[in-house]
Amino acid sequence: MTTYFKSAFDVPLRIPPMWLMRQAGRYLPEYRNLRAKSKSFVDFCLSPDLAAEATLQPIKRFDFDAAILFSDILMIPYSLGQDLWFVEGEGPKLGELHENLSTLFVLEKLKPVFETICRVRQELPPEKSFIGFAGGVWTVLCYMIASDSKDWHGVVLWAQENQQKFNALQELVCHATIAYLDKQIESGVDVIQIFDSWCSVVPEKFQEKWVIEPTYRIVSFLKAKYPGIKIIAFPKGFGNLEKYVLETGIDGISIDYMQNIDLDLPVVLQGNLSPELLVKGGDEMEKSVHDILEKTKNKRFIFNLGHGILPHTPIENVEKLIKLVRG
Ligand code: 1CP
Repeated sequence: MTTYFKSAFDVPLRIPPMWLMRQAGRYLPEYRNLRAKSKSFVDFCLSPDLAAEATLQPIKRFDFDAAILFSDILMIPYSLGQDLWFVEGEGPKLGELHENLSTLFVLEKLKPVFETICRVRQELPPEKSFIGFAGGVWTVLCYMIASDSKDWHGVVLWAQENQQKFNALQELVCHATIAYLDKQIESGVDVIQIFDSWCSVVPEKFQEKWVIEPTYRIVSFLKAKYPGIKIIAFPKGFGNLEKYVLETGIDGISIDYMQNIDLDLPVVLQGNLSPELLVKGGDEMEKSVHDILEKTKNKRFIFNLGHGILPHTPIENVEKLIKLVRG
């Protein structure tokens, strides 16, 4: 069945379907309650009951057109054997990059995620789409190589100084991501989003090798196996989006809040409201929403933010936003 969400890939719709990046999460009181049931964030992601409930919460509250799997892009390094933990107020930490990382147990370690997908698919109304996701290979490597420093420029240098190691890691993450997304689709998601959040630091001469090539490999594998799947990418800060779209073969592109969404690209556009404006609300938000809707009128478009929703976003502003978009 083609959902309202998926029909936006084919034709411009008068009212664009909408969802919000990071729509399940800390701005929701019901998420904070649920999250308190599990001490560690990794355990939470690997508990199908909790993760399925977190996935469905924003649909129940806001009736968005698509649910996104509750998990994290860093479950890939975890499944490859790198230690992963989250420090309250600081964010993700990854253990040392040791020699024994391997794709051998990826699907086994991520089994609970596939169980979450099966449960959500049973409970989600059939007219809603269900988005699976993974991080872009480059972004996942940033965390794997330097989670602590958060200095992605350091990763750019490291990659050049340790080319062999970098290539091997890239290969590993690319294979794991393909296997992971393949299994997500088999378990019941009907759209995929690839979050490549840190493209802005990649020098132009490495864009092909570090960003385009691994993304193309993921997209071409999935599309050959599942012709009906739709793949959206969020290559934040990539620069030449036309090149990215044409060379990766994606079906949709998520435009960040720094870009002007008045673009002519041969795919569905998604985005690009500033998450800060959603926190602020009021006239400024309203003006920006109208501006985005005006610029995307008569184009294939999915309403979304230009980056993840912020934890201190007032619920009333999300309600107001939905009214503005759906008229
Ligand atoms: O305890 C908690 O609640 C921790 C907060 C949290 C949440 C709710 C983290 C830690 N991850 C998530 C879920 C998550 N992460 C989802 C599913 C929920 C949804 O979208 O509704 C998704 C798609 C992600 C993706 C993700 N994780 C990205 C890419 C998107 C982006 O915002 O750029 C990145 C870079 C991460 C890493 C990560 N995970 C968590 C943190 C704090 C971080 C660092 C980046 C950040 O500060 O957001």
